[in-house]
Amino acid sequence: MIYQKPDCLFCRIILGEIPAKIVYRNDHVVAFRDITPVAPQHILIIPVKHISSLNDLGPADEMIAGHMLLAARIVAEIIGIRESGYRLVFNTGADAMQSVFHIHGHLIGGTQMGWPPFPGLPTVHA
Ligand code: DGP
Repeated sequence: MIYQKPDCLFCRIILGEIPAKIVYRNDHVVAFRDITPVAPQHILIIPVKHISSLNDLGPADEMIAGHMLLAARIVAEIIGIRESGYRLVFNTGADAMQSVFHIHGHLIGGTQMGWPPFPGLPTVHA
């Protein structure tokens, strides 16, 4: 079965066609350092199977979703931020400024982060 999309940047990293600083991989996921880090620690966690975004994650991908979460925990241990804390972010679509359409979790940490991300903006609840 073909899992990669030839013109996808992250599929090409999985295949080793584009170099990346890989910190962890198994049969289901690959984790590598983001090329433009926004925090002292910034790792991207992606599934080996090409899925464009969280919007495209289907019921059959339940195991993949679980593997991504487990990988986040393992990577946090590997890079030494398990105890200090970290954040896992899935930018999805235009408002979130998703720029690479192969689903990925940004694991960020290594510093104190603020919350909420946009303090002062009015919230909209139904
Ligand atoms: P997003 O905006 O959520 O789609 O995040 C895409 C991330 O991918 C962004 O933080 C930068 C990162 N990125 C883009 N191109 C490359 C690359 O060639 N190598 C690596 N390691 N990261 C990349």
